[in-house]
This record gives sequence, structure tokens and C-alpha cells, in this order.
Amino acid sequence: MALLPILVAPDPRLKQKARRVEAVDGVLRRLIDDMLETMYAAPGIGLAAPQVGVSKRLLVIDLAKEGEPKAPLCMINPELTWLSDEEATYEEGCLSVPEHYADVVRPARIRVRYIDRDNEIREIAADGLLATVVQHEMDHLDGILFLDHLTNLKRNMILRKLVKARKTPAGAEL
Ligand code: GNR
Ligand code: NI
Repeated sequence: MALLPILVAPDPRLKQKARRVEAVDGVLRRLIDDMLETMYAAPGIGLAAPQVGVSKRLLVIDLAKEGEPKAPLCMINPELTWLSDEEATYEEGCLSVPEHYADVVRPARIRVRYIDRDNEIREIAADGLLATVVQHEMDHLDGILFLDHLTNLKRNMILRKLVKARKTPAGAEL
């Protein structure tokens, strides 16, 4: 198991459309395990492969709260098969947009079809936070960040701060 470095915006690799996974093999399962370990360590409730520099249509999610048993979800080549007209607003954050949070409006309920880590085709319905996180992670597979759902003004304000924070790491003088 290994912790993988998480890319931070603005990074061109976060803007690329990821490629479909061709085979669920041992190499991919190792990547899934490393992504889960990286997500738990961050800590985060979701992580998409492009965030660790791997351009594959693969994501992991775990909404279990601290103290609850782990409940890892792994989705390979996920596709939304249904979206509700009803919308929901959540304050979103992103491990690739550290320390910035903003309200994002998305469909409130979805159905998503995917391959799991045992190579089985699955389809689940999701609402609440799970529906939001699945959509947030699937956006990453298409090179979209939650910032892209905000006004240009808000997005550019956050991107400028991220560039500045990179030039001046936490704790540095000036
Ligand atoms: O850890 C995360 N929390 C979160 C909160 C609200 C909506 C989406 C998320 S996903 C985020 C981890 C992440 O960046 N996944 O891509
Ligand atoms: Ni994210």
C-alpha cells in the first residue's frame, strides 16, 4: 500500500478527460487500494484517479463517519443512467482545491452504473451526500472541478489564491 500525491489546481492534468478502464486486473486493484489509503489519509470522502495523476475512469468513495466501520465504494467506468429534475445544494470541497468550499447545485438523485473491483456490473440509486459525491467524482473523470460550477468571478478568485498559496507554502515568511 502506498500514499499517492494529490494534484492541486491549477494543474493541466486535472483538466483532461480520463480514459476508460479496459481490464480490472491486479495492477488496477493495487491502484484502487492505494487510492483508498490516500483518501482515508487526506482525509476525504471521495477520490478520482485523475487527482493522483492517473488518467483512468476510476473513483473511490467512503461516506462512513469516524468510528463507523469502513464502507469503501469503488466505481470503474461509471455512467449516469438517470438524473432527477429536482436539485440539491451542498457545500463542496475538493482535495485538489484545498481549504476552499462553495455551494454547488446538482441533481438531487441519480442512478449510476459501473464495474466494481470484482469486475461485476452494478447499478445503484443514490441521493443526499452520496449523489453529490458521485457526481463530483465523475466530474473529475471529465476534467471538471467543482470550481467550474461557480461564477467566473468566484472560480478565478479561488484559483488566484491557490497559485499564491503554492508560491508561499504555509508557514513561510512573506
Ligand atoms: O472530501 C471531499 N468532500 C466533499 C464534500 C462535499 C462534496 C464533495 C466532496 S468530495 C471531496 C474529496 C474530493 O476532492 N474528491 O474528488
Ligand atoms: Ni474533488
